[in-house]
Amino acid sequence: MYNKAFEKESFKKEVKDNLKILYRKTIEDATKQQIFQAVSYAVKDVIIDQWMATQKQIEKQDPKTVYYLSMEFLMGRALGNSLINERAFTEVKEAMDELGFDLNSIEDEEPDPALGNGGLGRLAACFLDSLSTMGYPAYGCGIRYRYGMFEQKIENGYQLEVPDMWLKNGNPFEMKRPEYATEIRFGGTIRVERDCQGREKFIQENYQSVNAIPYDIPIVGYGNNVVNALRIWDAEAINTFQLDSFDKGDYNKAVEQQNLAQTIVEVLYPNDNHNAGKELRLKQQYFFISASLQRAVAKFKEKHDDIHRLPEKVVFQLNDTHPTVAIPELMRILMDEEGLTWNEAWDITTRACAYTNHTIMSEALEKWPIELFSRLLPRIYQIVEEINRRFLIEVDRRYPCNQEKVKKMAIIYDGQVKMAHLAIVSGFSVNGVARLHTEILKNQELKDFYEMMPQKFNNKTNGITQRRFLLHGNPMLADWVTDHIGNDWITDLSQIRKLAIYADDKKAQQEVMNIKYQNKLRLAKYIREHNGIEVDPRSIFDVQVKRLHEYKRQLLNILHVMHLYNQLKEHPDMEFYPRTFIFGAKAAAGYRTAKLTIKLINAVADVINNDKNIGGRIKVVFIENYRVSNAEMIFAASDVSEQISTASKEASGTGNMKFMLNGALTLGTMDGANVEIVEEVGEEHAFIFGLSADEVIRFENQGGYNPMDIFNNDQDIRKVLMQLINGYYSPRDPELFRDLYDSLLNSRNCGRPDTYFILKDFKAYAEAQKRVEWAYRNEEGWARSSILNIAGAGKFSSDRTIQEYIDEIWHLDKIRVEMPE
Ligand code: 26V
Repeated sequence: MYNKAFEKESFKKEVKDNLKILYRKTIEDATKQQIFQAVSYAVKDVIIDQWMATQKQIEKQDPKTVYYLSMEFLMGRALGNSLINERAFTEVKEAMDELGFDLNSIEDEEPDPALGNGGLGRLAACFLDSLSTMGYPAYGCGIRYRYGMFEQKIENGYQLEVPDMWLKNGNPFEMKRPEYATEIRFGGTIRVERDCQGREKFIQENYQSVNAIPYDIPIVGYGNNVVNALRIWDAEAINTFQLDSFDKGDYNKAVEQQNLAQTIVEVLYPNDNHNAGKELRLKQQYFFISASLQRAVAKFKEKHDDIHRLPEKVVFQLNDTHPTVAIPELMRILMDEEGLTWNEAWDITTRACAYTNHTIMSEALEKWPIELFSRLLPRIYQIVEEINRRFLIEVDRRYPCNQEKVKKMAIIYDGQVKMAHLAIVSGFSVNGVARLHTEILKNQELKDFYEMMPQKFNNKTNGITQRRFLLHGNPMLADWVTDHIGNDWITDLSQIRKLAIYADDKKAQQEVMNIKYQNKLRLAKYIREHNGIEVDPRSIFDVQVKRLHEYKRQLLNILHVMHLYNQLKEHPDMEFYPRTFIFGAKAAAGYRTAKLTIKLINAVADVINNDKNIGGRIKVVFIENYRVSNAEMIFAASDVSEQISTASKEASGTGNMKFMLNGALTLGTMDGANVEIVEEVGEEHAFIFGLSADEVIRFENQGGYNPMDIFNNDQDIRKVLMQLINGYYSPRDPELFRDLYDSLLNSRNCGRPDTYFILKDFKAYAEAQKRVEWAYRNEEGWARSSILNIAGAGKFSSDRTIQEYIDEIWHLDKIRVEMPE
């Protein structure tokens, strides 16, 4: 495996040349950041040739292309991943060694492009990797936020948000494409004119507008010369200041347009699963959607005369409801700009758009007040009204005079525009992201829609790219896998099943455990350097890394840690296997309970880590600023994967798959993709506990349960809960954690207490944790389960997921790209 384009000597020369051209520096006096830039430009040089070849092939073949529309792409660093996919990582590492630099520390110079919150954004990034690797033409379309996901600092145990200036040194991998700039219009009024044939024309007047400018970032396929683009849009003012203009109106307008351009792409909303209904967010949505669609239609027209055939060449995938304005925007383009009738435009739109649902959390549902929506997007609103009017006629035909159905299904109701309803009614496909999640959509959340249009509903269980999360993130294990089964797994993860025959092989077991140990040493070093905490690499690394949310139940985890600590204090001589509990999580900036949970984790860590009397048998670590780059290292070093969401709430989860692929065992509820993980690996190689989704839903329909019964009857739980309000972990402010206590026992804001069934599941969780401890004592047994987890991860490649999208939704044509010798 060797890529000629990265021949060592010429690569080294190019790095040196780049340093000269970019910085007037020699290799001796360049900074590490400058080396990173010089290396990146050398890599980009190779990528560009393949990119051009890919374009040429697409030009020639005219294949069907998917536009993956997403407000978020959590790409992670590009340099290492590009080298992996170019099959040049080892080669370049050696070249850099010869130049006197460690490639890993050069990689650390790259900021993590964090244009996403969590699962949904990272899934989009994995999908792009798979699309290129499998040779399918695709654009990722999104926003070039000037500030991505905030950088998290922990101060005195509290989360502080620091702006993420990911572009401050420039981004060597992006290419500005000013030739594709397009104008985007907001607000104003709509005037209707009739043309000579009596057809209505809709003219937007007195609007504000901005220019959308695309930047393309290459997405390199693995070893196949295919390069697709992530196209992210920046905003610029249309007319920059006319200094000679003394006209006051013009001046104000110019300033307004300047401001609009600046604010629109300023920052990623750091909410995950919570819709705050902010006007600027709707502006962001329309901005990148209108730009992406205008460009997609223009590109189609370069090759085709008949716009009716658009769905034969183009499909738009809506990543959750955030891009749903694509539907009325496509209608607008087709009718107002291409002159089609409603029926023609509707036929095209409904064959070109498909929708993925990523959550059933009701707080996440996007609804916009009519006032806001119609003011900002007057023409788009007219179109949505007409879609709604026609849909309600359908509903009435199917369920005559049924106001209940109208109430539950209308797109516009009660003063609000409901984006999920718009997406379902107007798209040809609705998919969930794991089998259980799709079933819940069909039978509960979207039941009425499923009954009316069952053919649209389908499941696409999520996946992850093994190229980033094993090949790049865990090179030792990757090599070990290749030594045993060859390297086909890199592009066909189903091959990894072949490892199962080594599950009982003593030598293999030792090797896998040793690799895990080396990776734990690497993480222990990181923790020493970042947290100043010594952790024992021989202890069980029990890890929960994901966004902080009540439904994900980090609180359950830390309450259990408090309980374990109580037991150790009460019975200092009890049998106890040393444990390191590792957390990593960002909380949305305005999410109080989530932020308080972070403070609690850190407060508990402070007390336990500094207690000399427990002999370091429990350590608690909160990893600051959890993100894609440190995630790769964390998965590689984990023994236990905490997937403990309230059943029914986690649509899929994808971290669970990354842990599994790296040989960790799942401790989890029967939620999301955990169900399918257990199905693949066997229940005896995971630790499953707690209420099922059906049980949770049943309790919810009964109005909840009474946690006081548990509090009164269980002294272990009572002790832990009292420690939340007696200052045990916050002596200077005993009331500090009162809100967490109340959330479990008292109804707040008319809600139910313990909405997420933490106390209800506590005993089962503690018991499952005991099983973990006993299983870990049996080193052979654990190694066997670990190997079987790796071997069972084949289904969870995003390559498999993408193949299903292609076969059942997108129907894309494959391309082959040959490079001249
Ligand atoms: C939702 C919202 C709601 C409106 C305001 C801002 C905002 C930002 C992000 C989101 C996304 C929430 C949905 C989400 O991330 N779902 C996650 O998707 C993963 C990929 O399918 C899946 O594995 C996780 O289980 C699911 O929580």
